[in-house]
Amino acid sequence: MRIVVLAGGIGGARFLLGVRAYAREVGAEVTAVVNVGDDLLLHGLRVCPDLDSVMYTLGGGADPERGWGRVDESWTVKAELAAYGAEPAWFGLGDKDIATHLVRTTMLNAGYPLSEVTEALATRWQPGVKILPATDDRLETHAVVDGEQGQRAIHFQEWWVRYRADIPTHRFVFVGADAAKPAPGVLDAIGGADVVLVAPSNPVVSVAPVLAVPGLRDAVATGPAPVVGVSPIIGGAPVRGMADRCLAVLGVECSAAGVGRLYGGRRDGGLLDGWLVAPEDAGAQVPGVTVGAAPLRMTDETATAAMVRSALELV
Ligand code: GDP
Ligand code: FO1
Ligand code: CA
Repeated sequence: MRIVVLAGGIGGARFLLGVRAYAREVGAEVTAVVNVGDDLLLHGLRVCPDLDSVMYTLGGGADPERGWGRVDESWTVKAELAAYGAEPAWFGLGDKDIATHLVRTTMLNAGYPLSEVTEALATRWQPGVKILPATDDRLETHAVVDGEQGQRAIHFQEWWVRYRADIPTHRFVFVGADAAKPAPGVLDAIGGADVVLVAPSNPVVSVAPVLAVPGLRDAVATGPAPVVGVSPIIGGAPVRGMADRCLAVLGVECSAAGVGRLYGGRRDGGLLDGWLVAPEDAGAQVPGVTVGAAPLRMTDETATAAMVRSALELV
């Protein structure tokens, strides 16, 4: 059995722990197609937050509280940069994490595509899952916000970290998406999958930029594999993060049903065959989609693997 998972950072990474546990039980192969819209160039280094959250989490090196970066991290470089007054002061890289960005940037500068660099980094972490960036090309999420002279676009990280998603926002733009190509292996994985799972990731700024890569949404929506999504919203609120603010920008209700309808049923040109919601959202209806309910709190690998089983039972 071959399972493809569309994933962002923390929610995607924790879900993948459960997918991997399930896959080990049944002897399945897992490919994660991961968002790169959060990526940024900082102090000359290429930082890939969602790819790193997935790689560190599956490799046992993630910080469990923060959900991003390395466990037992130190912040000497951050403090030294601050002493120089280096900008941006609102975004900090940990010392251990910086090693990842150094290796990645060196390889990228030498001409290797991000997908090959990701594979090389993963040889250390042995994630047990094939981790693919959605694209090797530049695709950056920007938020269009109110500026002093009309609207301006700021990088997703500035919107998310500096402004905590709490400024008047008109829309999101996936800069570069039009010209991006799916990374090598992405379309083959989707075309050869027995099931595609949409992780309980942020639908607006994690899953949407993955689907914005030309050809990728079509491959999932018109491909042979059934598609099942898992709701990141429980009882009308995100489990963590600011998906509520992201959904508000789109005018979409922050609910399991709202996100399910945003993805839509395949019958109506959408994405989903199945949509798994939490027991408290059991009444949710998404036209053309089989909705199921199961506990959706990813408290540990066993609970998350049970979630994956419930998702697969929908199709
Ligand atoms: P990010 O890229 O690091 O922001 O992470 P993702 O986009 O992959 O995931 C963020 C989403 O994960 C948030 O909207 C959360 O609501 C969701 N999430 C986090 N923990 C859980 C959980 O235990 N269960 C469910 N269903 N969703 C979760
Ligand atoms: N999030 C923060 O809130 N503050 C930070 O300084 C910060 C640094 C950072 C460095 C590397 C990395 O991989 C992630 C980092 N994050 C930080 C998390 C990141 O901004 C977001 O949570 C994700 O991009 C949203 O998916
Ligand atoms: Ca993300």
